[in-house]
Amino acid sequence: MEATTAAPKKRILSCIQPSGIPTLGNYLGALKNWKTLADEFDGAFAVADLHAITVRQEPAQFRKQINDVLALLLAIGLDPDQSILFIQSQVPAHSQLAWILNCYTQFGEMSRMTQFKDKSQSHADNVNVGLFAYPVLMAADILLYQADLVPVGADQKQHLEIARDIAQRFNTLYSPTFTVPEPYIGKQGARVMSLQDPLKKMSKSDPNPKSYISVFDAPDVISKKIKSAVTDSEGSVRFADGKEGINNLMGIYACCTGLTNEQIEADFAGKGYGDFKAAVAEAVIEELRPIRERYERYSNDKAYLKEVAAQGAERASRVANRTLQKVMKKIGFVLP
Ligand code: AQP
Repeated sequence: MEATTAAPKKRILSCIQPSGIPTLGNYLGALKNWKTLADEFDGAFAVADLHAITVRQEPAQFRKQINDVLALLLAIGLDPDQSILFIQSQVPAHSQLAWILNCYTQFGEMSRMTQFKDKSQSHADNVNVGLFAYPVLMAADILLYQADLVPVGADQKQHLEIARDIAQRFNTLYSPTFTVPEPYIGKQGARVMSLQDPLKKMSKSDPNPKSYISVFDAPDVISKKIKSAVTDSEGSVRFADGKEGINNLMGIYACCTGLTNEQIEADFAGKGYGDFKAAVAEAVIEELRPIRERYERYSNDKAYLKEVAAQGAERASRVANRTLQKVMKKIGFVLP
């Protein structure tokens, strides 16, 4: 009988910035699916700290946030022996390849990035070159690992497109070097909006803490924030245009309970927003409870976190350096 070998799993890469405490939006929109991705694919998951300094960070707080996000990756069930879990800045190849790719990216194409336009408005006092070049660093993150797939939300689609363009350009100029990544459209994560301005997405760096629920918020804090969420004056729980606050709460509730909008509307027919908000708060508290409990265990074990980061950096560097060497050789650098 002929021996059959299983096809190697596709590689998937996903990153989260330690630019604050991750929110319910980060969790429902991305992190909640990462464990499933890790089981299905050859996963690499990074704490993208180099990306986070495009916005000014307070050093002690930043250090804590990096460790907290690593602890969170463990708390959501990622296994450092199964997937590569690493801190981006501990793998120097990211910065090195990003510089190289800067020289293969046109100013014009970067000027079209809508996230740069948005972020330069919200951080008008610090429109730095890093903020502009952010998508090139993201391209380096992806291409170093020869990732086949990258899970992307709507706001990151343009950036993945740039990574694909850069990869194709380099492959054509020299010879096939990079895997051209495809977007991973998996189980649709929810897009969670700000509780105070439901036209804006919920963001961990929002200056108003009432606008977001952090994954580590205590139950009473979660209840208070949901109670003060902006809604409308109609008073009926139904999904409709012009009811963005209620639509957002319905989306959150649906994600936590698995109910459809129709079921939610039926369950809350004739009831007011007070009852609905209490139910949403309860569902969110129960959704986040196990994550928070496991996070507390990991975040207190600094020695273990250090060990996980070191092991991850070593495994990540092995893959990343192989790609970087290949790139440098093709360009004509003299290698040591
Ligand atoms: N509100 C959201 N709803 C659904 N998904 C979201 N994501 C972020 N916000 C929401 C997804 O979370 C993953 C990690 O995001 P990130 O930290 O790398 O960057 P971000 O998208 O810029 O997240 P934030 O919270 O808005 O950070 P800041 O405030 O620093 O800019 C991504 O998959 C993202 O789509």
